[in-house]
Amino acid sequence: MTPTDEHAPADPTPAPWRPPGWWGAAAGLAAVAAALAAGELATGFAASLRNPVVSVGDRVIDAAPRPVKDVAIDTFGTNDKPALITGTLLILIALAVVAGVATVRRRLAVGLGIVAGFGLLGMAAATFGRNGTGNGWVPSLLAMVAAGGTLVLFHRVTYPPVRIAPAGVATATGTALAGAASRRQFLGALGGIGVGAAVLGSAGRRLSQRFSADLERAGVRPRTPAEPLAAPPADPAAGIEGLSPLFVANDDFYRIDTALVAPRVTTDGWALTIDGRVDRPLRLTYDELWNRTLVEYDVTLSCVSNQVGGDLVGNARWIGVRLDELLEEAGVQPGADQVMTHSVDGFTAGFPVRAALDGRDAIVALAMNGTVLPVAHGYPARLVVPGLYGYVSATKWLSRIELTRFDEAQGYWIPRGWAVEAPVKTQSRIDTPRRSRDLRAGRLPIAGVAWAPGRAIREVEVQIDDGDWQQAELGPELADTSWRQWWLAWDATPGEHTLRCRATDGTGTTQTEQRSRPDPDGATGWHSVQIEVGPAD
Ligand SMILES: Nc1nc2c(c(=O)[nH]1)N[C@H]1C(S)=C(S)[C@@H](COP(=O)(O)O)O[C@H]1N2
Ligand SMILES: [Mo]
Repeated sequence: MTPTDEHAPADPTPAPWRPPGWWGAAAGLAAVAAALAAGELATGFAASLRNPVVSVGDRVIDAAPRPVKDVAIDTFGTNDKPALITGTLLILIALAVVAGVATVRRRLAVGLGIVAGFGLLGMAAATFGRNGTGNGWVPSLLAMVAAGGTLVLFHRVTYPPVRIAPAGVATATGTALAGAASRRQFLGALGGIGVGAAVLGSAGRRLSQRFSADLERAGVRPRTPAEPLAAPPADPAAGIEGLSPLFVANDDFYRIDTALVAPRVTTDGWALTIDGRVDRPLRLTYDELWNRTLVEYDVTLSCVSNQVGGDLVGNARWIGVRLDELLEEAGVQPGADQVMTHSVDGFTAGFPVRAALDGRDAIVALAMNGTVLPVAHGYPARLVVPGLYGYVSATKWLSRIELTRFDEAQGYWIPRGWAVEAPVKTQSRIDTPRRSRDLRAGRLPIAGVAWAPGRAIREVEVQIDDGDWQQAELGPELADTSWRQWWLAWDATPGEHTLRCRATDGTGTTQTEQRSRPDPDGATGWHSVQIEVGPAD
């Protein structure tokens, strides 16, 4: 120290404050966390949206030359996908650390440039890749904004606006104070981003879970049975307004679930087990089911709760695997008298072994009306047993077929007051005319459907007011397990009318007039409708 030093003026520009070395890496990792969380959150809003990392990874798979793919598959085996995702993540993290370090060293533009580059890559991959969709860029854009915002935040925290000392000059003391304050703020920002990312990311994950089964299902190509059914005949419903179609569209098909929200089952890890009182328990994966001998049947499904004239009944064309074939392979033991079926959601339904083995077309169904079984109707697999009400047989989201005895196990609805055995009763319904329509005197066909699954419909009769029973014309017979449309030409006169219908099944039995409630084993009685016909216009 020399005397001159003592009197030298204070350096007007103090040494610039430098953030600790780890701040850059921390800022970069926080940016990755924010980006992943934002991307994951976005996937929760539409089934078609995917995490940007997955989109980029997929695009890399597509772009990789054959030899590279072979090496990857050789090295990682069937785990090449997780390996690829991990690789993409590692590159992402490395780049993010570079971006973070640049940001805390006053090179925010470099940091943002890296973020923008990766974001645009993700947007392109998710929009134009193999699984690209029109809105695929959304998660990447959100991720980019979140990562960019995080870097801007850390830049501000590291270099807060210059503090002005009370005297009006920036001093070394002032800058040091700013450094101390920003250290607290830096840690605060780090914690905030971390917690926010965890919360939003897991929210997105939970939201998107509801799509995973739909997404997977959309990728399944249904196989055609060896002997597919002939194309169905022209549908008479096309010419009769209000008449039910030959097949009820999947979206219109009635639904009965004990579950509040339909289970979303994905098939990895899923298998159908056949066990209990069998000699050779079976375990079949989804692919194994599709690769068995497939059959196709037209079967009407109905709910025991259906009121006379109600709409808890529908007809569909199902593809699946014959239940008797599966049971034969498993070897049902003589002691078993009940087939107890279990759903992944804990629902159970049991029916007699006899019904499974009497030659009827009971199947483990995989497809419905030409599409893979809809999630709402039991994807990946459900049972369809012609002639039995749904609550004892039609288990959706099927996971297990257990051979038991009636004296050792009961299905879900039995202790709740419903019958143990529940064959579907012969029923018929007037679809049109109904009171809800504005009816005018003149030609007014009376039409509806009738069903007696397994016994076929032989005849449907209609009574207008207190007149004679008249024979209705019958529509095409798809199968004896399928409902049948019917209609009768009528010249309606103005005034009040009562219309009734009754069906006779293939055994020659006409449905009883006796009205009974749905519980415990299905409603009976003739459907009747009262209508008011206005003057002709
Ligand atoms: N897992 C499960 N399967 C189920 C049910 C259920 O509540 N849970 N309901 C049953 C009943 S009562 C009927 S009538 C049919 C209805 O099938 P659908 O919803 O496909 O029309 O599914 C049966 N299978
Ligand atoms: Mo049902």
